[in-house]
Amino acid sequence: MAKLFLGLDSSTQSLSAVVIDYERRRVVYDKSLNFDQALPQYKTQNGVLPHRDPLVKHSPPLMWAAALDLLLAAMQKDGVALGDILAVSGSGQQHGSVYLNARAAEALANLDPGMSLVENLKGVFSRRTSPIWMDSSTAVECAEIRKKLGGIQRTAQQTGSDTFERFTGPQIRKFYRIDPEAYAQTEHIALVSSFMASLLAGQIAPIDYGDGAGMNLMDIHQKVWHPGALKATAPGLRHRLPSLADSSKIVGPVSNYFVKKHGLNPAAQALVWSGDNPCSLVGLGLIKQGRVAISLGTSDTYFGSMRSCRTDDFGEGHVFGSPAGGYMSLICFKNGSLAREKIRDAYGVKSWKEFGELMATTPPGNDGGILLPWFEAEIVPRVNRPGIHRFDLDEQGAAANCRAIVEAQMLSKRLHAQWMKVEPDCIYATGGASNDPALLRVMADVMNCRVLRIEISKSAALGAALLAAHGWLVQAGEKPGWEELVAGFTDPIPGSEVRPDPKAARVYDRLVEKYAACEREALKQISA
Ligand code: XUL
Repeated sequence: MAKLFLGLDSSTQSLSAVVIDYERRRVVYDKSLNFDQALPQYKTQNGVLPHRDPLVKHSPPLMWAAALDLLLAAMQKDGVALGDILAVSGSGQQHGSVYLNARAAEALANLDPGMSLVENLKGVFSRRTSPIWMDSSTAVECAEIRKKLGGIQRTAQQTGSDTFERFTGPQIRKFYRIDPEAYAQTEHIALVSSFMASLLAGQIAPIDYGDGAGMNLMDIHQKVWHPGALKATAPGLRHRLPSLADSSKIVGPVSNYFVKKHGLNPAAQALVWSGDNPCSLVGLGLIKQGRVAISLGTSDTYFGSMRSCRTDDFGEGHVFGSPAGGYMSLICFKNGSLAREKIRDAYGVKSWKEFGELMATTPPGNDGGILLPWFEAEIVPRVNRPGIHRFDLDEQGAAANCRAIVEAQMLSKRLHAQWMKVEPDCIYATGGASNDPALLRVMADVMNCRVLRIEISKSAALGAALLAAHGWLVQAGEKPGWEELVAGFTDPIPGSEVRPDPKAARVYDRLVEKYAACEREALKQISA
């Protein structure tokens, strides 16, 4: 019988499924369900509830549960052999939190297949909506927690990151502050990942070390809840949090609800879920230190494996637990694709092809012209007041401005990844914009490193399916190595390698210093 494993990815805008046939090294099924389109009754825009305060970004947790029912029903309809799936794991958008009351555990243990998940979950939430990673309304709470933990460097050293607005701890503190009664009614606080795992397992599921590190609540070295961080966040927090666990841990067999309703095998195992970035690390095969990924999406991320835990003293980057053991580092830049689009549109450039052609008419290094594209408040470097800054760059020139934004984004990645002290030996480019040769050329030259394209559209769901396989194999007494586990699933596109041009790389070696000086100058202007 084929060894089938299911990986789910509950992301900001959609729920996706990937089924792998482990022995044949193939993805045999994948599907996505867009929340806005499939579940319009929840009235989300791109998966998020509209709010008058642009800093507040919440989503309805019931929508995520409804999506699980819908997706599994669609899989049945598509003829997926759900009864042959041996284990299920998943990935969740990081940092988002779900608040459950005293009725939740019992409701989860007794999910009735005669009703929908949504009906089963009536009355189990102590907070109707969930703050998600896009929320930046907790600056006050971040400052308070950071102060109690001893400042930026100490906070990062203890929890893996400085306090960030989107991180769960500051979000919990805000909830406790604005609605102490509802906080008092809260018996369990889950992450998006552990909430979804709890549904599948029919019991409150643990949080894994990857997603747990995105909360400002976990001791990054010991991988246990950090007593000082809990105390600095909210009273009585410890008993509201589940246990922490390795991402290969089996929570238990899948709930009878999914057996009866969707035809899952009663012996199928439900695993602990992780965050989307830790899952993508596995789904892209970034198992060894030195292999990093740059994902060019709504926001750009730079991440890779880290052998031992090294935190960022400046508090810009994050360290999470890696599902493959050890650690991973991640930097999240908010001004990614949307910023590139803004420049493209501002200069009336019709396509990315034309954008690339314009870039090619200007020299690497742009004759020293620099543009800082902070259209939105930026995470790295931390910029609270959005704005565009130009240095030795004429606003009029379309070609120079197109080159400038791409160079700035890559120089920023090079500069702000220095704390990791990991020289990449190859970079995997992924995400929507990674099929643009002009961008990959600048990436290879600025990073002075070869770049390979990897076209896995659902790297988080694939990573989750591989984690399900890992957990199941370990339980079956096998000891699969990680390289062996991902082999055949995560190969770069043949012939996609872009090698750095030594002459251009020398230009960027000098320009990165100027770029850093321009950033310092712009930040000074902003805070003046
Ligand atoms: C990572 C982060 C985002 C979310 C989006 O820190 O905030 O990448 O995980 O899914």
